[in-house]
Amino acid sequence: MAEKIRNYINGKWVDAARGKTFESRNPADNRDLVGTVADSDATDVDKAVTAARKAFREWSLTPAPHRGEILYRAAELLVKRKKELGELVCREMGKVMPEAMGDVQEAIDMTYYMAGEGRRLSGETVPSELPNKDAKSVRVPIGVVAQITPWNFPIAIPSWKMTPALITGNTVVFKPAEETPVCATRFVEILIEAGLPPGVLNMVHGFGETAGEPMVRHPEVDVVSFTGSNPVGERLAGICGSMHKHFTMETGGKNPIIIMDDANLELAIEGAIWGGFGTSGQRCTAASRLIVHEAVHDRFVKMFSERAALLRVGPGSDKKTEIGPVISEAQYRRILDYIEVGKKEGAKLILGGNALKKGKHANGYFIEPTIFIDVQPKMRIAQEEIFGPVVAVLRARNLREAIDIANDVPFGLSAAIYSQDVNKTAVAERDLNTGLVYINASTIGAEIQLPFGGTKRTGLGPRDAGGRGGALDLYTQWKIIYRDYSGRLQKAQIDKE
Ligand code: UN1
Repeated sequence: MAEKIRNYINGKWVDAARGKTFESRNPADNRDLVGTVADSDATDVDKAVTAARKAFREWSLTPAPHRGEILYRAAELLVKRKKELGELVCREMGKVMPEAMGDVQEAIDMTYYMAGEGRRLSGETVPSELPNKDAKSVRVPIGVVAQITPWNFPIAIPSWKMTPALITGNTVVFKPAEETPVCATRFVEILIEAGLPPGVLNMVHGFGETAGEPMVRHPEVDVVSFTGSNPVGERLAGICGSMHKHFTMETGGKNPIIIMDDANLELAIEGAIWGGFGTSGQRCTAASRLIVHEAVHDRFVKMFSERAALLRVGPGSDKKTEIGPVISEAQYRRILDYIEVGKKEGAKLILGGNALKKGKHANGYFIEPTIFIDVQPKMRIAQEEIFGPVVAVLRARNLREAIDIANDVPFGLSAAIYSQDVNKTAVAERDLNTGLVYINASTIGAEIQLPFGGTKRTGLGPRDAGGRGGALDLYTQWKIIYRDYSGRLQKAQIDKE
């Protein structure tokens, strides 16, 4: 049954002003219509931003622990409805059920974590250099926040962005990915049920050009947080720079796993399978490059391709499936195009490379797990983010060369090394130029209590998720307060006695 999905503006569910809709379909079976969705434009965006602006003062003055109580209730609702939400993630986004449940769990973790921040949000109190004077820093909210989220973590990433913005007292205008609007709506419904007042959180469905960009350009939006493709992110960064808006983006990776000659190969293969083909390779953190020491290269490739050949591709709702569909026809074509590029560049295709179109695959976007070997570092399939089940294997003569190859890409999100030698892993830990580094673990699986993001063209601005340097830094600014209770004029730096 298809749901009718509306915008949520100023506490009310409303159709798009121009009355248009678009469809959200199941990527495993495109006959299955999941939702008919409001197709919004600048008029809807303006209403949502106006509502958020109006609600800002009262919300920002609500004690943070009270805001936290709403988030605790939301987390509890998420726990209660985890299975139902997981099934929806599986149906609308295509993930296999265990991963879909993991997506919801990440939102549960994040919501509890940020609820707890309601009683922390600490600043500093430091001594003043003058008598009868004190000095402290406090975090204050910035205002109206626009959030644009991707489809690959349709519950988790909205939670990364929304819960820190809300706990710190900002109001939100949210445009979820057009591929997963029903998941986003369910998450918003839960936050509303938990008690968010009208206007504090507004959701506008639609496409980047017609709804996302007007949101970013709206003069009443103070902060923009974007996760998605790199060209879009960099364009939005330009707009935000010229309008003096706070901005953060996270836009992808080309994440390597280095496999050294002393690695536990069984473990490395499990990590490479999980990182390369989990979520059908549709994670920013996906292990799309394997850089293998020449001494174990051939043995590794044999074991890895034999294991990958056994992966079962199918609808995520089928318990036996290990690899679900890719999200859409556009992505499907893009990934198949990249496979052609790899062949033309001279890489050797040793597994997969084809779309699956028969039987249970007939109505969805299924691609075989694909492995290229003899990939050269400068080939496009070794440099560009494919976002599909395609893994490039490269060869290295030693650790130094492996790290150089790992770093020689425009992105810097995640990297991993498998080795039993503590000195080698320590060098890798120091020299890999990425936001996340894993030792003897795959490139995916970041936890929410530390910041998530990367270096170089992966990201800009404060990072998503928790911890120092995480999302609280995006949604607050520091106010420094000096209070002089001496009753006389005191001059900092000048009154020395
Ligand atoms: C993403 O791919 O955009 O570390 C997010 C991971 C997940 C988050 C991925 N926790 O793979």
